[in-house]
Amino acid sequence: MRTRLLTTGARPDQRPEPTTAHARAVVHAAARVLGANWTGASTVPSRRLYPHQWSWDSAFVAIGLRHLAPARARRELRSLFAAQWDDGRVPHIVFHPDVPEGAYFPGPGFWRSSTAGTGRGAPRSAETSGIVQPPVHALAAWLVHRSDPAGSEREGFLAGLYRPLLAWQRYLTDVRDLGGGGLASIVHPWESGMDNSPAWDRPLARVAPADPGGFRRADLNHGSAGDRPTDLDYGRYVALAAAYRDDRYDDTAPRRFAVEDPGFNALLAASDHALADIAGALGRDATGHRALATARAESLLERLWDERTGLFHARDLHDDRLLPARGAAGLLPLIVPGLPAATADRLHRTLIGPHFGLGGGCRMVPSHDLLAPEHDPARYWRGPAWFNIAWLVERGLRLHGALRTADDLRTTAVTVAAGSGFAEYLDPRTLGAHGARDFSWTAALAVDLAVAVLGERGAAPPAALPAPEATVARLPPGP
Ligand code: 2M8
Repeated sequence: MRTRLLTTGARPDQRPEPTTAHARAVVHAAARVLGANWTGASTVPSRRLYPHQWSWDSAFVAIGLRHLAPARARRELRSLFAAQWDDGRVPHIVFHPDVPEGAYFPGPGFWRSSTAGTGRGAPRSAETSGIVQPPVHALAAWLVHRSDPAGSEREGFLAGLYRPLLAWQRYLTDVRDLGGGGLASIVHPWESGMDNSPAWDRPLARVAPADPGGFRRADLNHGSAGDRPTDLDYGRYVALAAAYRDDRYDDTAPRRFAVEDPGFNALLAASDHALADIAGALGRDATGHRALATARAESLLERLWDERTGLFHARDLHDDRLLPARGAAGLLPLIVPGLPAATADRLHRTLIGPHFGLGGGCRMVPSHDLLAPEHDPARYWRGPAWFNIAWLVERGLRLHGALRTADDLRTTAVTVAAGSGFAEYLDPRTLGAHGARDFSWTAALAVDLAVAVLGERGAAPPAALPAPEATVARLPPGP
C-alpha cells in the first residue's frame, strides 16, 4: 500500500518533518507488510524474490518488529540462531523446508550444509547456506530487549541468546581473522550484504566464473535484469560458493576472495558494544567485551581508514592493500561508539560532499560513489540507496551529534519508504523505486524511524499501534 506524504510546515532551511498522522500511517502500512511476510517463525525478506530466512535481514526485521510485536521480534532472532553451526557461524540463509528447490538459487541442494558442513557442525535438522552476513544480531538483540524488558526477562531472551551471540562473535574474531589484524574477513561478496558493490570488482576479477550452463538464476524471474547483478558476476559468486562448499566450509584452506570489509567490521564493533550491554544486563563482567570493542575500533582505524579520501576502504588480503573504490560500507564505522570525534566529523563531511551528495543531489545515501564511472543508480548495490544503510548512517550521525543531517535523513527515509511501496532500493537522486516491493527490512526500519519521530513528539506509544496481521503460515510455490 502507498501512503500519501503529509508534512508539517517547516523552516525554509529545513526538510519538512512527517506529521504525527503520517508517521502513524507509515507504521500501519509497514505492519501489514511485516504481517504478510511472516512465515510462523520468521520473516522472509520478500515473498517472491527471497522466500527463506536471511541473517542480517532478520536482525533488521527484529529491530522494527520490536515496536509492534516484541515476542515475535524475539522469535525472529531465536529462530535464526536455532540454525547456528557448532563452530559459531550464523548462516546467511536458513532454508524453509516447504519452499521448492527452484524458488531460489542457490538453494539447499547447492549448499548441502547437512552433509558438506558436518565437519564444522552444521545442524542436521535444517538446511542452510555455509557463508555468513554482517553481524547486526547482538545490536538487534539488545534493542529488542530494551523495548520490552519485562517480556524479555520472562522468556529468558537475553540469557538464552548470550552464549550463541558470543559463539558467533568468537567465530568471526578468531576463525575469520584471516589478516591477523583484529578484523574479520569475508570470503564471498554476499557476506558483505552488499553483493555486487564495485569494491569487489577488483578481487572478483581473478575468479573464473562457473559454467553458465551449470545453474539457473531464479532472481531474474522476479526482477528486471537491469536492476540485478550481471550474469558474469553471478557466475563468479557461484564459483566462489562452490569452492568453499567443496572445501567443506573449512576456513583454513586458502580462498580466492578474502577481504576485510569496513561495513562488516563496523557492525562487529557495534556488536562488541552490544554484547557488553547484554553481559551487564545479565549481571556478568563486561570488561572483556569493552576491551574487545576498543581494540576493534583501533584495528578499523589502523587497517581500513584512508586519510586522503576521508573514508574507510576494504582491504584485499591477496596483496594486503586498500581497495580504491568508495562504497557506502566505508561510512558505516559511524555507528561505532568509540570512533574518535575527528574521524566521525570527517566521515560526515564525506557523506555530504560530492562523492555521496547527501543533502545536495541526494536525499538518501547512495551505496556507491556518485562520481565513479562504475556508479549505476539502478543496479543493486552499485549505486542505489538502501534503507538499512540509511538506518545505520542515521544512527551513526545521531550518535556523533550530527543531528541536523540525521533528522533530514530520517524524514526522507520515513516518507519515501511508504511512498515507494516499501521498495527494496531506490535511485538515490530521483528516489524512484527499484527491486522488490513490500520488502521486509524497508518496512521494519521505517517502523523504527517513524516510532522515533512519534516518541520525540510525545505521540501515542507504539503499544497503542495495531500489531501485524495474524500469522501467515503458507509460503508461495516456486516459479
Ligand atoms: C541480497 O542478497 C542475496 C544473496 O544473499 C541475493 O541477491 O540473492 C542482498 O541485498 C543481501 O544483502 C540481502 O540480505 C538479501 C536478502 O534480502 O538479498
